[in-house]
Amino acid sequence: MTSTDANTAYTEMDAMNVGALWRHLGDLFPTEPTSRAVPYHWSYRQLRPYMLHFADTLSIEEAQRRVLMLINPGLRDMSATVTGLYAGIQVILPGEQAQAHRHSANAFRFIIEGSGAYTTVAGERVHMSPGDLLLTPGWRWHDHYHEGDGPMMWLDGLDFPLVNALDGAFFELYPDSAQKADVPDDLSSLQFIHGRLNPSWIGERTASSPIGRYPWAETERAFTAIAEHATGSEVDGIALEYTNPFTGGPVLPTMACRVQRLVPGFLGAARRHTASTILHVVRGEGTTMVGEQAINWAEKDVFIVPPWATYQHRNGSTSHDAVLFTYTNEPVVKALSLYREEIL
Ligand code: GTQ
Repeated sequence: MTSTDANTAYTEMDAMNVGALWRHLGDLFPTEPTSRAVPYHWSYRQLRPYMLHFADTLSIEEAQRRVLMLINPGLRDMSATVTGLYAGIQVILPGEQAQAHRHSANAFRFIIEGSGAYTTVAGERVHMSPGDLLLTPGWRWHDHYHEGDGPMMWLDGLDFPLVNALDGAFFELYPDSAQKADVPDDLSSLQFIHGRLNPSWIGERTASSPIGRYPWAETERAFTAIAEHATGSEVDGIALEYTNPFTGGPVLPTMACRVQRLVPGFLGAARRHTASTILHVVRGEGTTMVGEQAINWAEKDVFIVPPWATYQHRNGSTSHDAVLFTYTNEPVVKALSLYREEIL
């Protein structure tokens, strides 16, 4: 210590990588969450030409994955879409194959357009149609193929911003470009989609759902069977959660996936909570107030709600349903006892 002057002491301590807590209490212990993520919206109509441009000009071999990342302006340094979560839009053309790899991050795909593609996940071919949800739990090999016509596009959801923040990331390329399929196609969804009648001989009760694919036809069936006469939640309308048949809980340890129907003219109650949310418009159009910002969404768009931001959904049509697919890091936030919510 060279003098008794406080500023000199702060400078010297800083050089020693020592800080004075009393100068930072307010920012380190905010009275409520102050997310760097800002409310944001990506228009599919605007993104699609860029997807097609790179589909034409960039080979799948060069790209490994041909994906446009949806990056929150407040989280550019971590390529996150909202706190802890990522969204990208992937395109693959007929005849292409995206090389097999695996990573610690959990992933899923929600299919937007096209037909004739499949992904091989840990030796099982899982086919894709619009509206299907496909899971790739962490550290499973996965490679994508397109044997149909026209471009195939889907939404990728991953938890890599959380995994990277925890320094938990590993990545590996498969020794060959493709996995061999070693079980019947779509076996896991054929076995487990019934939910109440699980194959009893499969003993290992994984924290991730064993279902490779939740087909859109099942979602429609659930809406018809469960929700036709339900009013649902005052905030989210008729919101159904995709579940792990072993636990009844979220499909992945870090991400819960849901699909919600907002009836014609629906105006939800306003709510805020400490989980992060990414939303994708399956069909319809409407407006979600996120804090002070009005997000006007249309079919296939993606938008986000930051933690602790107040949001309120409105279906913009008085004659048609709107359907939103959503995912959230709520399982993580709840596991850490950090979940709070307020209905306003
Ligand atoms: O398809 O495996 O959007 O590994 C980001 C990382 C997609 C994928 C992404 C990935 C993938």
